Amino acid sequence: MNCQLGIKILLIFLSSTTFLVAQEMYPGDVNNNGIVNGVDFLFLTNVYNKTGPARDNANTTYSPTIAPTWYESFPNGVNHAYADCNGDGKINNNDIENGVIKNFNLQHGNIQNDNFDSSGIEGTPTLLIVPDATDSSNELEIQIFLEENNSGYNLEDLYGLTFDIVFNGHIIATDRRQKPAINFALANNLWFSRNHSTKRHMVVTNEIANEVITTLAISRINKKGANNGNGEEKDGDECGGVGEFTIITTDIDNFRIVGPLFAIENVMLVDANLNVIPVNVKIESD
Ligand SMILES: [Ca+2]
Ligand SMILES: [Ca+2]
Repeated sequence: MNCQLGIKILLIFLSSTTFLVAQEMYPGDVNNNGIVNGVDFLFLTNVYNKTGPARDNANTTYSPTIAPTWYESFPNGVNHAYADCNGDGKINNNDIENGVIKNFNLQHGNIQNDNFDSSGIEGTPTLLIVPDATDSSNELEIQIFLEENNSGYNLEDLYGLTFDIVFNGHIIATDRRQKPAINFALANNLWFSRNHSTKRHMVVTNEIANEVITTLAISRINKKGANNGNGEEKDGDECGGVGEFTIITTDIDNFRIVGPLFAIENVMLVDANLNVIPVNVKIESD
């Protein structure tokens, strides 16, 4: 082989390698389906603490960004580099705050549907929603639980959860700009470990037309279920806490509300391998 040909072959190899190791991403759209939402949080927390090559000139502006390919990919084939929203080579809380939360709801290209699944019936895990507006006419409490229901799913093996509460916008107090009208507290009896270092959660609220939409996403980050020795078994307890929303409302009793106060939408429950587990959503009425 003459020297010039050898250099040409090397150049072709290098350029094709460069082509293969770069990919276009939008910071925050971790599953690369065209929209930033709670599912991106579930993908991100699935690979929390992983590291890989950082991006050049990294930032979290929602625009096409070239990222180097990381060693591994998610089950849907999207590379783990997409979870490094701020491009610093580490997947952690900065990516949740400055990628998913900052760019929430932003879109690009044609949106591919997320596999939301609330088609569960009796015999699948239940997402139990318990509203209580009786204590005060200016406050609505909504407690959230997960139940096993003899479904064969150990609550400890349920890894992450996201759903939207779509409020009738008329019930949210109008002084919310002074003080947040929608507050959330994690349950003390979480369905998995109580150790803060093994979980993350995110609450994002947006106003769209006459609706106020709050997305809750909560996940473990340790990739372990009860059988891996890092969970806390809850003997005989089939009900696991998620948390409680407290909403400062208009005077519900004296305000003519047409239709329900809220609806639950875009529900996704996943295991540690991002398999979607069908959920049965139950709203307990007073
Ligand atoms: Ca997405
Ligand atoms: Ca990062």
